[in-house]
Amino acid sequence: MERTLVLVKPDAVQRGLIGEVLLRLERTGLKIIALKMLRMDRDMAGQHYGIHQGKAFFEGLVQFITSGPLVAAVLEGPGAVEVVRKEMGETDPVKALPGSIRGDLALSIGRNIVHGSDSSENARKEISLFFKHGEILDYERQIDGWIRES
Ligand code: D4T
Repeated sequence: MERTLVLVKPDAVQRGLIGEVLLRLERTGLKIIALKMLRMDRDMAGQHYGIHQGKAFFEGLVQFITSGPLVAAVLEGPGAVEVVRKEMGETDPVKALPGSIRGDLALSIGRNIVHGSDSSENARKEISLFFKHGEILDYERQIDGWIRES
């Protein structure tokens, strides 16, 4: 089953939106199989956002993501990567559609509330940066048969 990494970013934590963001993602039917609060250091931020190194917004992005605690989660389910990306909306909240997390809750690309992996392959790398093997829980929910066919 597909997995994706979600970060409820420091702006959402400060604004009291942890529950709101997780609620919107969890109610899709995706299953939370790992969850923790942590503060990223510069080294970890550099690894997570390594692809953006050298870009104009990189330094600001690192400053922001390390500025306070965030919540990291692994969500699992059919199409988990795409479902979370759709729920998050466009990277720039001004362009994100109403009904999406960023469209409803944010205004600025540098304070856009939430991160979700952009591919299954990147999800695997990102999950291993945030979670040890034993922190990811494999469990069944009684309700799963009402959410997916198999
Ligand atoms: P994340 O990685 O946070 O889920 O965002 P996206 O996957 O939607 O978008 P991204 O990788 O292109 O950008 C990563 C992160 O950098 C911030 N950012 C981005 C920024 O502050 N200024 C910018 O011009 C861009 C393109 C927002 C998200």
